[in-house]
Amino acid sequence: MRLDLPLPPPPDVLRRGPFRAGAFSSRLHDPVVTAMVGRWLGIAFLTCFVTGLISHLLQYPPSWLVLPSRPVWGYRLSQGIHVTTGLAAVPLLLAKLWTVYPRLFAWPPATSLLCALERLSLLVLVPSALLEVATGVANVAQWYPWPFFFPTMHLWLGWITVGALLVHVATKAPVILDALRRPRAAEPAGDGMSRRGFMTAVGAAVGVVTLTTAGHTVWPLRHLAVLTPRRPDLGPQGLPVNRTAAAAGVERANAEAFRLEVRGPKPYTLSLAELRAMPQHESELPITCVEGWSASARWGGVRLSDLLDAAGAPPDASARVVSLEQSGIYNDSEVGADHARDPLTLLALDLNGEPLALDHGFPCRLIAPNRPGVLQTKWVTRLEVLA
Ligand SMILES: Nc1nc2c(c(=O)[nH]1)N[C@H]1C(S)=C(S)[C@@H](COP(=O)(O)O)O[C@H]1N2
Ligand SMILES: [Mo]
Repeated sequence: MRLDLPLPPPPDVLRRGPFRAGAFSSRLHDPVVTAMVGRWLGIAFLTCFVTGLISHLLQYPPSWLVLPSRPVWGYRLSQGIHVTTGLAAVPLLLAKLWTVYPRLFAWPPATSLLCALERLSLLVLVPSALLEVATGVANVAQWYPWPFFFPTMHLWLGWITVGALLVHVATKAPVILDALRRPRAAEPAGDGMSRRGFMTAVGAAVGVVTLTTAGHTVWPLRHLAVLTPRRPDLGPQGLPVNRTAAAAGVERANAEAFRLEVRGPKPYTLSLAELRAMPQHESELPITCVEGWSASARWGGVRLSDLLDAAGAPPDASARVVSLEQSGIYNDSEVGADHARDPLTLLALDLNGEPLALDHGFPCRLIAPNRPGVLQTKWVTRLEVLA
């Protein structure tokens, strides 16, 4: 079957309403404008996709992957880029769809089978791109109005969107290349906003979104972060809280009765006083929440490496920390050997010079470099050496 076989034209009586010739008069519904916005949207989507994959790999590391604990700010940078480009994609996506929506009413709807297939592929691309961006925005707002596990859904939508995007760009390549090569002077005559005016408006929208959201992770912009639910400087001890002790069902542990249980070749338990009597170290490390905010803080406590040595752990052993929190998906986490042996990785007792607030994980919590916030387990009560 030939895909470029022409299809018979539909009867002309159906050509009404938006299907009429000249139903859309703006000169901005033009392939050149679409290609100009599309280029920026493509860059935003691909950057967002790659940093999204990094985030996924760090949160759910496959067994074959050795995750490095450095650079300290690695995950902070990649997740900051992920959320920032994702939010910048909102105005770009809306602008892009606006420039092309009259194509929905093109007449005849399809001239060949190939053309029909290309148009059908948009039934995947447009909804998945909109959903991907919308679920990301909802996640930043910690709003989960769907029955799926967010990371899994967001990842699969990402693959579907990028797959459909590649098909779209491939089928549209001749139009895109032609539009981008056409001299800028060839702007169609007509009333209304010019191409330059439209691109400036889109750029301004991207700028406003970025400036009012990036502050949740870019410290100097924190006062401008009016469109995000979190500011990195607000919270107990100058640090935001992602899940409070009350929400996690954790009560303030009795400091006298608290014990850290260490399981390994040489198991032992430590009271809080004994933990404090061990060599104390300081680390300046960020918490980077997958939901977009990140903030650096000064942590004090015991090196995980020291605790593992005392338990007779081999140097290449990984470990698990288990929280006092009874349920929830973040009540334990695995620490790979690289992170476990990093001298900056602490079982922290102090935050910014004070004993940890309950909401930050009192009596002790894990803090490690280059690691997603979801794995910085709070209210730790057990450390296990893994074989
Ligand atoms: N036990 C436990 N630890 C946890 C969580 C949790 O829900 N339960 N949330 C994690 C998440 S998602 C983040 S971003 C960090 C935030 O730490 P903070 O609340 O001290 O800023 O804690 C992590 N540690
Ligand atoms: Mo988080």
